[in-house]
Amino acid sequence: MKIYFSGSIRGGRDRVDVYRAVIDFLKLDHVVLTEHVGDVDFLDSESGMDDASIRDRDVAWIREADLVVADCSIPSLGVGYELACAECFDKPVILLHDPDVSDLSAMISGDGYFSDVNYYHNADEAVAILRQKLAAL
Ligand code: 6IA
Repeated sequence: MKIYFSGSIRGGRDRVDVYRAVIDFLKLDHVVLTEHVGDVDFLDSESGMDDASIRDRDVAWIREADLVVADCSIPSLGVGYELACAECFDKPVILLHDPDVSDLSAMISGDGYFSDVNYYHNADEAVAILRQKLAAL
């Protein structure tokens, strides 16, 4: 599958280690379109793209994806926008959320499309959840 992994960038990078672990796991059997989200040096690197190009490319990748996996622990406008796109495009979505980091927005928990919310507390738990979910697909 082509998987779009969504996680906070300008919203804050405190969970990048979890993103990295999840992406490394997903890459074992799938193509991850957004590997850069788990790059610890990403904010310091020069992406060379303007914001409009980033937005257009990311929306095109969501259209192309077979599955969207999003970590909503750190509130991020970009992650919320991408989830709305995933719903518009009818893409299956698996959500990861650490309740110790934030309360999930009612715009996500109150949207029946996002019924698959999985609570975790560390990278190992997040990976174990995804291993089980993907095996059941
Ligand atoms: O609002 P946020 O920045 O936290 O939004 C994060 C989400 O939007 C991620 O899931 C990404 O897929 C997408 N996104 C936001 N910014 C970028 C980006 N470069 N490149 C690719 N995807 C992005 C931003 C420039 C960077 C050097 C700081």
